[in-house]
Amino acid sequence: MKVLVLGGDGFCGWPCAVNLADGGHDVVVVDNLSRRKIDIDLEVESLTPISSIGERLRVWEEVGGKPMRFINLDIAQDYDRLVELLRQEQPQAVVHFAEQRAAPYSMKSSVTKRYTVDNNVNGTHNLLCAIVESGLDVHIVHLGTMGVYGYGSHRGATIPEGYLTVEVPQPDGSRFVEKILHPSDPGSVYHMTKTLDQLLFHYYNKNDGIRITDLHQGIVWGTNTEQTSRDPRLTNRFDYDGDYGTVLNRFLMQAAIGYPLTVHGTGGQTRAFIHIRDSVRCVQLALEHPPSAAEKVKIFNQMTESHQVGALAEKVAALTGASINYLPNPRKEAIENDLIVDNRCFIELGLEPTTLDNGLMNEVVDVAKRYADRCNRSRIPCVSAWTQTQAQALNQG
Ligand code: NAD
Ligand code: USQ
Repeated sequence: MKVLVLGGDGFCGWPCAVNLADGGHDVVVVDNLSRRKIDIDLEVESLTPISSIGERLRVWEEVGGKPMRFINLDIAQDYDRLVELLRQEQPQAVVHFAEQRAAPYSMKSSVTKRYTVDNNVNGTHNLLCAIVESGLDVHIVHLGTMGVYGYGSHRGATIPEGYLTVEVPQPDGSRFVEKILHPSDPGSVYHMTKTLDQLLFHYYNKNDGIRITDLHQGIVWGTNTEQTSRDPRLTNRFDYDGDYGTVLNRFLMQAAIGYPLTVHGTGGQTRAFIHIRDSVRCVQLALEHPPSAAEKVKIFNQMTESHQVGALAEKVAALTGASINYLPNPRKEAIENDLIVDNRCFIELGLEPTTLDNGLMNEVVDVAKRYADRCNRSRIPCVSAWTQTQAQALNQG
């Protein structure tokens, strides 16, 4: 299958691209390298040294991987080139990772809020519009987020895979049964863009019959996959800073360098998690099982387990001897929430979940120890506040 991987230089996109090439697919990586530029602006670098995209592709071929090509293209800004690319390449599928993905970065300032909305919503809409204009039948696999459902208001109910079945009372007293998109309740400007993406998908699927799979992914942890471990120059990125580092990788890295684990508030927040190896496998499964032409947008919950942040910190502390620091929470989020998620779609397609085990957590700690001298400790604290009041509290603390 010919596949365009939009955002294929990123943390999820790069291991996904090499996995698809390894499976014999014809892969074209498309990226505007904005993530690397944001690192320069934030004066921080991936904990793991990452090669340029050119070097990554050369080394991939050197180790016997099926060659991939790279196109430097901004999907949010360069619509005409996107249409041209689709017409030239005629892909059967596009995997869409190409968005600004950090909630704290999206809440940093008016500039980053507006950039996140412009980049993410425009990019997704350009892709949909370009597919219609190209006249091609392309399956889109989009990386969405578990955060579209919101946290804190489910009151023990299981979160379904995208849709709720509701009964609508009719004037004649009968009841009409309908499947509707689960209500959205985003917790950051970034998460809000993913809820807007959902509506764009719903509309273009209804109006133009575009085939779409939206993967509502949990927090990804881990670093390398079998393919990215084949040569050090294929190593995946590892974000640890207060804007882009995600919670479990941050805790493991903090433990590795002797930095007290940064729990926000009481640590009562429950979130969904998935290991990078399973994330890559899920994208492959979604590509291999496209929806039919008449089908609604297919929505999968791409997560394997849920954990409370405080309990995770305790687990990492028990494994490594690290200490825990309970900090004022820079985010506006529920102090505590439950999270029960239906993830049957991927299990039925054959996913065998990689769950949190000490071996895999130790692997991340080892990677972090190896590159500990590259860590800039001043970039660890989360300084992006959700509201002015929280910003003042952070400044006073
Ligand atoms: P990332 O920032 O590492 O990768 C995104 C890539 O997209 C980057 O290489 C960036 O340069 C590129 N990009 C951004 N805007 C672009 C544009 N306009 N045109 C072309 N390229 C562009 O992020 P990631 O962690 O790999 O996440 C990928 C996707 O998966 C995101 O959409 C994110 O919302 C979703 N996701 C990530 C996680 C996670 O824990 N990392 C969890 C759930 C969902
Ligand atoms: N947290 C801490 N300490 C930290 C960092 C985070 O306690 O040092 C807490 C946060 O307050 C939050 C939780 O951990 O309650 C998760 O934070 P996170 O930064 O790991 O994850 P989040 O901001 O939700 O975003 C990440 C990815 C995003 C993806 C999302 C999936 O960056 O792209 O969409 O996970 S989900 O969380 O399921 O919505």
